[in-house]
Amino acid sequence: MASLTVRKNVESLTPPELQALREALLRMQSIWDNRGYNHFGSLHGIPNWYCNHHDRSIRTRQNLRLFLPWHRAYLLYFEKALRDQAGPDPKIGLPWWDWTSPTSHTIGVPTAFAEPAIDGRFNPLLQAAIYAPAANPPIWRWTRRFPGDPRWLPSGALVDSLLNLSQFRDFSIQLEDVHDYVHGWAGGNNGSVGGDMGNLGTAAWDPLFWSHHCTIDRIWYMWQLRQGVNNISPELLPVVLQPFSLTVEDVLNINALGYEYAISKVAIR
Ligand SMILES: [Cu+2]
Repeated sequence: MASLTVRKNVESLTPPELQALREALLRMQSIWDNRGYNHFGSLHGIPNWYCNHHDRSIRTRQNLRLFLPWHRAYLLYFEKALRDQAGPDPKIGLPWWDWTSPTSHTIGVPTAFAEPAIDGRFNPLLQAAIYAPAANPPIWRWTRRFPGDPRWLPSGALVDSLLNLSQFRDFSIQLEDVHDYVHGWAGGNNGSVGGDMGNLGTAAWDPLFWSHHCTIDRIWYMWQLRQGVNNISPELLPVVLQPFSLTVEDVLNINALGYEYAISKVAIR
């Protein structure tokens, strides 16, 4: 069996790992077909609206709590596309942004995502171009981000309290609320213009989206370790997570999907 892709805390990436991640992202951002960054951005909200939030997707009338499984599949396909653009060494996985960490509570958005340029070159973790000609009105611009006060990011104690919830439904609802809050915090506004992270339609174009959702996925994984990998309503299991071919059942075990989370900073108990 091929070795597992390790998803690391962005704060613990080595300079070569960060460099490999940036190079792969740069390549992805310059590809405009379905291997590219813009394609993935356009699946979540504008203009395709596949995402599931608060038991709803614009594409279906069913009310299903698919927020966590759908985003797990989404990240998986994005990560595969990212790795396709990366060299073999070092192996990269999506990094996760621990917004509960002391560093995050001091500086907010991780430095890797906030620096405008690295050695004079564009930082693909800072921004991405949104190209959505099918949107009404059409969009063609850079993503924007106006993060809030770092002290207002959620605490580790809050995440711990979520891990103690024994019912998937309660856990999913409460984690999604925390997730919404961080989206709004990261997007913010400059008075007249709102940031993309706070806008469902364009959030997935902000490179920070992927690391925010990686943390959400990791919290679900930690919850599964504590409350049961298969702890989910049985009627959800056969549901296909469109546009991906995976079902909910397929995404329950992250190791079977080919990745794992590096244990660093936050212990898995
Ligand atoms: Cu989100």
